[in-house]
Amino acid sequence: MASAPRTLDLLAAGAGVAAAVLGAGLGELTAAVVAPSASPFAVIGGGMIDIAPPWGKDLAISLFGTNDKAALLVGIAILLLAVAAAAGVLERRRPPWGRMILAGLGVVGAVVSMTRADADVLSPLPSFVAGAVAVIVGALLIARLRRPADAAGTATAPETPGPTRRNVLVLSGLAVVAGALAAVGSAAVRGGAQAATVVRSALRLPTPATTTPVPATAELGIDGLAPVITPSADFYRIDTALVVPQVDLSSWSLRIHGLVEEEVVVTWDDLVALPQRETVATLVCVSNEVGGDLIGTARWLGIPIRDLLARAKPTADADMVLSHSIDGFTASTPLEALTDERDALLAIGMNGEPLPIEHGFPVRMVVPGLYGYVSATKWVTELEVTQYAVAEGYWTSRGWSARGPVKPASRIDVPRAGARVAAGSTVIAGVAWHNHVGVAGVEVQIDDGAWIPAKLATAISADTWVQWSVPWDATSGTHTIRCRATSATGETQTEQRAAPAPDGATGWDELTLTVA
Ligand SMILES: Nc1nc2c(c(=O)[nH]1)N[C@H]1C(S)=C(S)[C@@H](COP(=O)(O)O)O[C@H]1N2
Ligand SMILES: [Mo]
Repeated sequence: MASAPRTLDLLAAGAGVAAAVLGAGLGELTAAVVAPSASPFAVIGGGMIDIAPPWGKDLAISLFGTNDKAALLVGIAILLLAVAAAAGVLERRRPPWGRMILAGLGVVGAVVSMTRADADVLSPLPSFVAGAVAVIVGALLIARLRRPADAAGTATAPETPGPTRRNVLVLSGLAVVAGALAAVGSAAVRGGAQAATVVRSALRLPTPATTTPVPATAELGIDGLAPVITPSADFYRIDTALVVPQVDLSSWSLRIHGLVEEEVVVTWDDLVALPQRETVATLVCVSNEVGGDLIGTARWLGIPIRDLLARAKPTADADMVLSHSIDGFTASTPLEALTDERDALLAIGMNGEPLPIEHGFPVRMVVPGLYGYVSATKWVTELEVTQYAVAEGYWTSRGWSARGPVKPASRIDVPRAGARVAAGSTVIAGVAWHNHVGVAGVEVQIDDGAWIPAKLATAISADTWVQWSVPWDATSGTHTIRCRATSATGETQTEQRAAPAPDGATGWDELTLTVA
């Protein structure tokens, strides 16, 4: 019985996919065991994030919210599977070109893994394993689908017999299952043996020498209103890391260098031995849209960055500190913001616990008044004292502003847009912020009525957001509600709409709802 070429192509495509799945699974397993940050998937995804155009981050966030990483990984998986299927077909028709493509993918992964900031000698190994397994398995499976040819290139044998085809199908299925099992195994290895997780859970934080009190009247306790202190589990997360960096506490250090009189290196033990300060600060992402939720407020424990910089003695020509994270991310912070009176911290604690791994364990920066991308470096390992004229941060080189002071803003949390509100007495409430400046007032406008001053909760400090509320006697019909904040300096939040890029969104938050 003759096999239609199309059937053979399908089998070859399936075998290519199976070889790639087995290779990827074993590559992930290798990474989990020997080089956690060099997962072939994360390496390729990370490379794509780094070379993405400036609007890429904005687009990803607006398309996928903060699930952009998961979406990226799924996209990469689909793309790789499509390439593997094509390689399978090619391998049957024009050997060894299919094999070459699979090998090429492995080589690309290995090369990119060596360019990552936290690369070491083992980094290329997982991609190498993935490529080698895919090439060998793919070649073995697909060879069975080819008719042996004589020296002249003329097919001599009959078409691939049915039992052989079934064999290839079964073997391909087994390879897929084995690859999936290896991937599951790699997740288990990562979860079980994550050194940082284990070390973190055993840590006891030092008690703070000084704290910022949180007055009970800072919390209005209104249902649906963001709590004044954001629980760590609900705190937004934004970073370029596909795999959260696992920092080894015993080998962690922070090096302060560049335009300094004296280079300073501090270890974890040095850090915890210093008098700790606990402050409350609101952190907001420059990508936060008007009304968005890329913002949170936490109690941060740490030591003032100014004290460490004082030891290093920046030279007079320095005007910026480029903080580096272990995975290569950088942020450019004005030197002045790290040396003036504000609570710029090298933070080790968040809401009374060691920093969660995804929020920067063991040490991150928190600088009141500045968007996260120019100040809040997580997994920080280096403070390079430099100048804006000679260096720039990760997002600045991708088109975002070099400096990122937070703009005044306010958000309506209650009622929710589209909520069903019953006529009668109810409440409108939200949060307002102008980090390190402070909020003097919030006003609310219902339909085109007069602006109504809101009642403000007690502000914890100028560094935090403040809750606000306005009683409302809701009448039936459709209503539009908007709000605006006025800063402690008298600046009123502008109505002018601006997109997040390049230095933060502006405009009034507004919602329309129907009162029954
Ligand atoms: N290492 C590292 N630190 C980083 C980032 C990053 O991509 N990598 N992103 C920054 C940005 S853009 C923001 S808004 C804050 C977010 O901090 P969070 O994830 O703890 O909320 O982290 C900052 N620190
Ligand atoms: Mo951000």
